[in-house]
Amino acid sequence: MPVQPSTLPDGCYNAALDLLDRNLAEGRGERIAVIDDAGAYSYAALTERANRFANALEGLGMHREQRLLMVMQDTVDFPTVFLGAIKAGIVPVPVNTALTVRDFDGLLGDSAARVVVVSEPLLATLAPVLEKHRGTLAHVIVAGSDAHGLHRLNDLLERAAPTHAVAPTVADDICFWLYSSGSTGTPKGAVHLHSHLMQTARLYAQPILGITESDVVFSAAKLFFAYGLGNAMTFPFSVGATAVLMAERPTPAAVARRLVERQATIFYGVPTLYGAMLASSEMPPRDKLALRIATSAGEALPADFGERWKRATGCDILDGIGSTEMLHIFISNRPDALRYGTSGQPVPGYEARVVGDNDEPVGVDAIGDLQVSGPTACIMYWRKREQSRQTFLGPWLRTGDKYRVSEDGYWTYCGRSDDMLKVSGQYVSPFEVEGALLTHESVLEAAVVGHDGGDGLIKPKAFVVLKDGTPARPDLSDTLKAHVKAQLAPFKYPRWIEFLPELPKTATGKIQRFKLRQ
Ligand code: 3UK
Repeated sequence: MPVQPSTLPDGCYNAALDLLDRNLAEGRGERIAVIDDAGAYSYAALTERANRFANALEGLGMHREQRLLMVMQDTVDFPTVFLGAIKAGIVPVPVNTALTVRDFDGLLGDSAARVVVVSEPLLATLAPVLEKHRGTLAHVIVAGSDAHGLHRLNDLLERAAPTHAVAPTVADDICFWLYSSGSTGTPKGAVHLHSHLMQTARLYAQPILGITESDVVFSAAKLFFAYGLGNAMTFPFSVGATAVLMAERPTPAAVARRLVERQATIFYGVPTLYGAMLASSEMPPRDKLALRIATSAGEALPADFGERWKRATGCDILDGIGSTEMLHIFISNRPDALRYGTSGQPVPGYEARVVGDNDEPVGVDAIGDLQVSGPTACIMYWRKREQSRQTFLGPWLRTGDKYRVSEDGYWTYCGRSDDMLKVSGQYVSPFEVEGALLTHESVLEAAVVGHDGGDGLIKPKAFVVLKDGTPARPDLSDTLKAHVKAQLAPFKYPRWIEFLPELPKTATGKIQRFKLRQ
């Protein structure tokens, strides 16, 4: 018997029912929800897998509101675990799979997760710190063929019952968290509610992308990012469309293959990838593609990339700004209102304003701080009261971005107001990179700034003062890059290193980063 859609009493709301069971109730159970590297899964099959996972978690003694850390690649197991946990009222916390063991240690501590689900290839990175957290961490589940003596996800699913009585959550219950990096290097857990997922689909994906059940979507941004989670799970599942998932790194070749083989109709990328694809020989010819729309977010899309992509594929790239705190895009270009080099206009349902130091709106064309208001804003940073107070101001949220609005209503990104860099769409704290450089025996001082390598995209650049007596070795620059890569997630390393006799400083000894940026 095919799995029946679960229901909840009036007044209750569970996001997973809206994304899974509703497709069954509306007759889309046999449509394909996910195609991953191993196979295809219908909405009925995925719903049953999520039900089984919810039952398995309850069988392991998990209770509502406990956290489940997800260190997972993009396969069908990701929505199975994420939505299965949500069905049980358990709070999934997906994290960046490129992080280091030190980062995972911090996240296990901050979240006090009771269960971790980890993809087998990532287990080795996580393993050294699991024991340390056994006061809070009760179970480790491995998604893959060999569980190395821990729980194996597929065994748990097999043994669990296929139907599940959904937790009677309400729209305002805590649903999931996503971590966002801060300039201090300690990530902040953005706490999101059950209502937020579908709201991003209703406000952005359905009206702006015009997503329907016949779309096949592919996101180069992974599901653990808020951008990827919306792109490849919430948006397609909100209408019964198909998501193509890929575990490997999004190289131009791997991306081009998915777009062509799966005949994707919506593609979601980040500027660095668009640049790499346009420069590569892997760019598929126009007649091999089925794309009708593409999106870009994470950092500003250089106008030139959009124009060249349009010439090459016939399809526009809609640049839009979103954030982990707002869950998805809140200012965006639209197919019928597009201006390359801008982020477009506020998405209806959101309000945005550009303010001066007094929190009063500035006029047309003046640069100020971007604030946004809307129904998908996270409720707080987990156990970070002071940072929450600084960021969430009643209905408004400080984004940390500088913006300017033109006379005719287009919004243009003008940089960050804090020190954070956006590198390939991901946050990098210059202080964290400086700290890593300073642990090298030859480094006396270091300052890291964002540098445009000529394509309009920012990457970290380091200025380093060496200790007296350091031998002038030609390979020192490569050694320092490797030294940073060994300590931090690889995307954070400085792409350029310049050696200086001293750093420019103010009279009080503060590094003058603006001088280094010039
Ligand atoms: C920057 C942009 C210029 C901006 C995200 C889409 O990037 C996302 O979330 P994060 O929390 O970073 C948020 C910050 O990234 N940014 C994002 N998009 C743009 N700057 N133009 C853009 N189009 O500084 C913003 O404050 O990592 C993107 C959907 C969901 C997301 N979480």
